[in-house]
Amino acid sequence: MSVSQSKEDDEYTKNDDNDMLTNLPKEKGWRTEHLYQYKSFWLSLGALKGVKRTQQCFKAQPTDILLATSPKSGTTWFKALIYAIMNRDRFDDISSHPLLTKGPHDRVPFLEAIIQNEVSYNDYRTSSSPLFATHIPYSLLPTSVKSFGCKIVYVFRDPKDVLVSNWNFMTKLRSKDLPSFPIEDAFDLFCKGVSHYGPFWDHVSDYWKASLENPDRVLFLTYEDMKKNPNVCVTKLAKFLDKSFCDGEEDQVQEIIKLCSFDNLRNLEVNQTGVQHFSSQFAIENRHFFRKGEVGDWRNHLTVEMAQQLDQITKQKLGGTGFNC
Ligand code: PAP
Repeated sequence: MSVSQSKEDDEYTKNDDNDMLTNLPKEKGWRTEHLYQYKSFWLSLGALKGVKRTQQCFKAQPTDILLATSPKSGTTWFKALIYAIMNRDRFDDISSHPLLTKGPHDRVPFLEAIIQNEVSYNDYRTSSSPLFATHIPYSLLPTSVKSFGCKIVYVFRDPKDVLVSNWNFMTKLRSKDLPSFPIEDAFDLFCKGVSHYGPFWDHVSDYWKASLENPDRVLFLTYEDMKKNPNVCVTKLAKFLDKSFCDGEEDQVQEIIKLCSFDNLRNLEVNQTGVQHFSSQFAIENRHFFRKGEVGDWRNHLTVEMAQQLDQITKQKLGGTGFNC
């Protein structure tokens, strides 16, 4: 199955969501024909609908846990890690772990996607799992998330790798009806802030500030640290989630790291052949969420000048916030 962007656009514009778009600034899209600017963030039509519905319908519970990311920052990986940590008492036999038969996106749904289907959302809500993922920027989250003190895990990834990962992903899913999308175009848009849920740096800085203001409620981690030091990061993550590992449970930490590793997850049947239906108009094959899973793949796609420009923007935009990742 592949995604038909024209179909996605047609479905939305056919409906009365048309009103929503009037007067919104628009720019060239990555996967879709356009991205729309809603309250300073750039969203596809589908995402815009998801954000609005989340704001209207999501009633957070104090026990909810949200994994928040800018797209391509490690969502799939951290979904698996958080799911495995939160359920470690229930599934101590790794050989029959639920992540072996359903992918991370099945086990931890995107809030803005699942909330669009009332039945699926209510089913999930009544199950014991309080885990959601979201790409929604901090300032656009429903107020109940903040007022009820849900825990938020935010994952940052080097924007150079985020750009490259996004570009690879979007070009695979981009409608054949749209013109080709060279990486130079993606780079220009990304630098201007025009990427899905971008500007990337505003997405990061809002969660970063929230993590400084409320360290018990917002944990800020990085893809690179998890790669370099998985023991330390998984232990920290588990502690934040009130699922601390005790002395003598080091093997469990290792098992979770191995279970959620790129090589292990990517090679599972479900992640090779399964499909995620994010909405009735939008589906993605699981295999597209597993490409290289490396730090520094940007070197194979960006020029030195492009990399320097991105580093410069990161310094400018995040430097003053005490951010030092
Ligand atoms: P999403 O935000 O659209 O859900 P997300 O999972 O954040 O996507 O991004 C996919 C990236 O994470 C891919 O990076 P790459 O393009 O640079 O390779 C993918 O390979 C990587 N990834 C997926 N699973 C893992 C994992 N278990 N460990 C490390 N990286 C992973």
